[in-house]
This record gives sequence, C-alpha cells and structure tokens, in this order.
Amino acid sequence: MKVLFIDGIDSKGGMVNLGLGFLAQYIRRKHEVKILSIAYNTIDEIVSCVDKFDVVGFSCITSQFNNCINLAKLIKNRFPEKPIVFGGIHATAVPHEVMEHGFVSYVCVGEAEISFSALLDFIEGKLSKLEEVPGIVYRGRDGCLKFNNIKFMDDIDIIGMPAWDLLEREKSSGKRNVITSRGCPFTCSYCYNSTMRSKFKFKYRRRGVASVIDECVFLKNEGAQYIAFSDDLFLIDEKWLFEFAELYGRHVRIPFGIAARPEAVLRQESSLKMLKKSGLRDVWIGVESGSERVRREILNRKMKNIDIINAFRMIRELGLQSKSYNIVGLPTESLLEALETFWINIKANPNFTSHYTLMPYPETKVWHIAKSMELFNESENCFDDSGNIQFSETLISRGCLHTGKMNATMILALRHLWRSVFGNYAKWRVDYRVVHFCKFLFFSFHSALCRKWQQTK
Ligand code: B12
Ligand code: SF4
Repeated sequence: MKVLFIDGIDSKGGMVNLGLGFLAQYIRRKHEVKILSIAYNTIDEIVSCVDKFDVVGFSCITSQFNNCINLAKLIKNRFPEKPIVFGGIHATAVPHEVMEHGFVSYVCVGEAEISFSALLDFIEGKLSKLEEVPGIVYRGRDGCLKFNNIKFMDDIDIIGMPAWDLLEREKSSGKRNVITSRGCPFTCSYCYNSTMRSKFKFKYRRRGVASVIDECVFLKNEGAQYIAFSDDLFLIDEKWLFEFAELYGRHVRIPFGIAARPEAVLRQESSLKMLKKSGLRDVWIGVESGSERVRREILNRKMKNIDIINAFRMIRELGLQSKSYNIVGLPTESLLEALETFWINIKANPNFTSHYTLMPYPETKVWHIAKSMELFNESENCFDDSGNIQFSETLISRGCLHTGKMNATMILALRHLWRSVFGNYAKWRVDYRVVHFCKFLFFSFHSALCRKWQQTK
C-alpha cells in the first residue's frame, strides 16, 4: 500500500518528529511511505499529493492539532474514499475527541509500529477483523466508538533508526535530535508520561548502544555538529552509559546534550565524567518551581531545593554547561512562590535558563487540577504554544488564565522580570534588561489595577 504521513511539525530546523520517523521506518518494510510536513509544504502542495496514496496518516502534538484537523477535513472533502488515521501524542491523550470529527477513520493510541502495521493489513484486506488490530479507536457497526488494547513492543531495536531520509528538515542546521529510549518511570503532573502511565502499563525500554551509535555516525556523516538527546531521562543504567560513552567517544565525538533529573545527576557523577570525555557538553535540568510545596503538591516532583542546587554545582564543577527549565503560572502558585523560582536559579547559577508559562496539556494530571479550579479557558486555540515559545509580547500561553492567586497579567509581568534578571542567551545587553524591567513594572501595575477594579465591582 502507499501511505502518506503528514507531519504536523510547524517549525523548521534540524530537529525532527522522531516518533513518526520510527513508525515510517517500520512500516516501509512492507509498504511505500512518504512524509510531508506542514513546516516545509503549503497546504496546496500536500493536498495535490494525496491522490497517489491509499491511506493518509497525521502525526501531531497538541499545539499542532488544529492545523492538522483542518487539513484532514480538506482532504476528506476532496478524497472521501481515503482512510484518515491520526496518531501521536495528542491523539493518544484524547482519542475520543479526535474521533468526534466524523471524517477521521481511525486513531492509533500510543506507539504505533504494531498497531498501524496491523491496521494497514486490515485496510488491505489481509486481516478480516478490526477487533484484531491492537491500540486503535474506531467506530463499530453500531456507530459507537470502540477501543482495542495497546500492545507494546518489548525489543525496540527491531525498528532500527528513524527514517531520516524521509524526514524533512533543514540539513544545513548542525543540530539533530536522537532518542535512545521510550518512557520514563516518573509521573510529573505536567508531562505526557503521567498521561501514559495512568492509562496504560507503560514500560521503560532502551535501544541497544550499537543501534544508537550507528544513528549518531550516520548523522555526523550527514553534517551534524551537535546531537541533542531527546530522552526524557538519559542518566539511567550505568552499564549502558559506560558502554555508550566509550563507543560515542571512539566513533562520533561531536558535542552533545542530555536531559536529567537532579537526583540522577547527584547519583551518576562517574557516568557524567565518562560522558564528558566522550563529548557531553550540556545538561538540561527541569527545576520547574523553586517552591518545594508547589513541586510536591502540584507537580509531583518531590526533590529538595538543596538537591537541585547541588546538582547544578556538580555540573559546573565537572566543566559542563547547564540549563534550567522553569514554569510560572502553576495552579495555586502565589507571587512569593513564583519569586522562589527566581531565587533558586540565582543560587543554582545555571549557564542558561528558560521560563515558560504553564500549558496544561489535555489529560495530564495538572490539566485535571487546572480544570477543576477553572484556571484556564478551553477555547478553540487555547493550546497554541507560540506565546510560550517565542515569548510574544501580548500573550501568555492561551490556556492559562490565572493560578488562583496570580492573574495572567502578573504572570506576564514575571516573565519580563525573568528576562531582565537572567537575560536570554546572547542578549546580555543592559538595554535589553532595562526594557524588560520597565515592562515588568508596567504589567505589575496593570495587574494591581485589574485586581483593585475586580474587588470594587
Ligand atoms: C522529540 C521531541 C520534540 C521534537 C519534535 C516534536 C514533534 N513531534 O513534532 C522537537 C524538538 C521539535 C520538539 C519541540 C516541541 N515539543 Co516536544 N518532544 C519531543 C519528545 C522529547 C520525544 C518525542 C519522541 O520521539 N518520542 C518517542 C516516540 C517513539 O514516541 P511518539 O513521538 O509518541 O511516536 C509514536 C506514537 O505517538 C505514534 N505516532 C506518532 N505519529 C503518528 C502518526 C500516525 C498516523 C500514527 C498512526 C501513529 C503515530 O507512533 C510513534 C512510534 O511508536 C517528547 C517527549 C516524549 N517522551 O514523547 C516531547 C513532547 C512531544 N514535546 C512537547 C512539547 C510541548 C513541545 C514544544 C511545544 C515545546 C515548546 N514549548 O517549545 C515544541 C513544539 C515545536 C513545534 N513547533 O512543533 C510535549 C507535547 C505535549 C502535548 N500534549 O502536546 C511532549 C510530549 C513533552 C511533554 N512535556 O509532555 N519536541
Ligand atoms: S517531566 Fe521528565 S522526569 Fe517527569 S515524568 Fe516527564 S519525562 Fe519523566
């Protein structure tokens, strides 16, 4: 069969939708596959290709869903006979909502190598019953939605590396992403992993070192100058890490970065030393909030402040660069608690920081908390993340309206304060900081006026 995948990724660069890459790699053993992404093709270009394919599959995260569903509608109007399948993180979190759009034929929930492959067999007539296709949501003969249980793949090395030759990207960008594992044993409330673990018995699995090294060598030969490992947690399994460090140092040796939890950094000093010798340059750590209460009660991250500070210190002492990830606008968060996030970053002193407003993604635990407190507005494009990514001057993330203790304008004011205190990458200039400090004053004043006005109403 001929399968057209439409990749919802809407920003250009060297980093790609790896999940779709793995799926395409697995599927193309038996079928012809093409990937067109929204970032690199116009709607007309994509629609004009559909005719040549038997099945159209969309891959998207939440912020890309609106674009994808509108395009799917257009395709279904032009080619009513083509089955339309949705997969990826958003469809996995809310499959029933996706199926409510009557023109979507199937949703694949979770990892789809096994399920999509079986679904193609069914569409081709090689499998007689839809009930035999694992991990899909579909309309039964009675018109009601049915869900078949997921099947996870135990050995993910069977898949091989993502189909890099099919994934559109800016080849001139020196940066690539690689993922060595699936899943995470933790359940932070704002993360997709909390959704997966609450819905399914989700197992952590890692690729073999040899397969990962082959992929890195391939990317290096293609011109990659930096590899960002997309694993939720890289610092797991000392034996794997040592083997990886040795082979990466011998065969790849270009700088790379990893994400880690503070406790893992403190436990894995010797692995970090080995990894540094092989090319490790950056360690990214989610601080998220400087308030232990907010972390414990809202985020389900129970580490101590002192562990976070010590982890950053260790990274510095090892001669590595660090970046902290922080969130403002968390349910129940007060102004003082938001300021604690500034304080812990001053003490931890990372090389770089980032500061996002909370985007409560559907079906995560924090989404349930925010919904029960009526903290956000589920409008059509409340999951547009552009305010978060580009730090738009007028928007905070559309989903988040207040925290119960701080309103949206105060959250925006704090983001400006962040920029004036920590700067932003190369923008260490004084005028940049002064401008953001003035904006902080303006929005704080505005926020106080709004509060006063609401009280007098
Ligand atoms: C790699 C990655 C990226 C890449 C590519 C993202 C993309 N898909 O477009 C880059 C670096 C570009 C990126 C950016 C962002 N990301 Co990101 N990213 C990841 C990460 C770390 C790994 C994804 C991965 O490879 N997983 C492993 C593979 C095997 O799983 P998978 O992707 O789910 O794919 C499988 C199934 O979903 C299914 N499948 C996928 N597509 C399809 C299609 C069809 C037709 C079918 C049938 C099945 C199917 O089969 C795949 C193979 O089994 C995840 C975290 C995670 N663990 O998933 C976050 C994650 C996807 N990112 C997230 C976010 C929020 C972002 C940003 C918005 C962050 C920001 N504020 O800047 C940006 C968006 C940028 C943009 N404009 O698109 C969130 C999404 C949450 C949500 N509900 O939307 C995640 C889940 C992290 C989290 N905190 O929860 N990201
Ligand atoms: S935020 Fe990181 S540690 Fe927490 S569940 Fe998600 S991937 Fe795991």
